Amino acid sequence: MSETERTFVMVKPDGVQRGLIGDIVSRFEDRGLKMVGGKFMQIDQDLAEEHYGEHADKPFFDGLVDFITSGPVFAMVWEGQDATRQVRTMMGETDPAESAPGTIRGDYGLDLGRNVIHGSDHEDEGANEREIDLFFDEDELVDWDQIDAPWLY
Ligand code: RTP
Ligand code: MG
Repeated sequence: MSETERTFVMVKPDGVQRGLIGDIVSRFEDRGLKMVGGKFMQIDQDLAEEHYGEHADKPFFDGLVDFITSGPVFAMVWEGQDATRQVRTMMGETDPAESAPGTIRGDYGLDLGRNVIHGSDHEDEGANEREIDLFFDEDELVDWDQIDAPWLY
């Protein structure tokens, strides 16, 4: 059985503008993942350049930074077994046109730029921890367990 881990996820500016935060959060809750951090925020230039640093020499880098700083995002940390990979599977492919219906990008993505959601890369070892540290202070993450209560059914 794979390990419980945390992963970084973000509803991008297009997803926020289109009112998709609730749907996206629901999908991860329904899947059985647990939210341990979340904040609605505006990314500044420095944070954007650091977050997407791996793409600094790509032709689309400036456009990507402009887009991710163009409006508020909803940054989250989700916990669960193999969470990084689970989230990436639920997201679909980078290009919405190649994403299967039922995935987040397959259902909502408009184009390669406006693809609604970011998730840590499961093929990049440690990317999840690095991105969590970049966006969240330790005290912004909450350790919690589902309780066993008579009103929970
Ligand atoms: P993300 O990091 O945003 O979750 O997306 P990803 O892992 O699926 O894709 P990645 O390769 O990390 O690329 C980051 C974002 O850059 C834009 N992109 N444009 N050829 C292009 O014009 C191109 N390639 C990538 C996409 O918006 C992608 O989400
Ligand atoms: Mg990526």
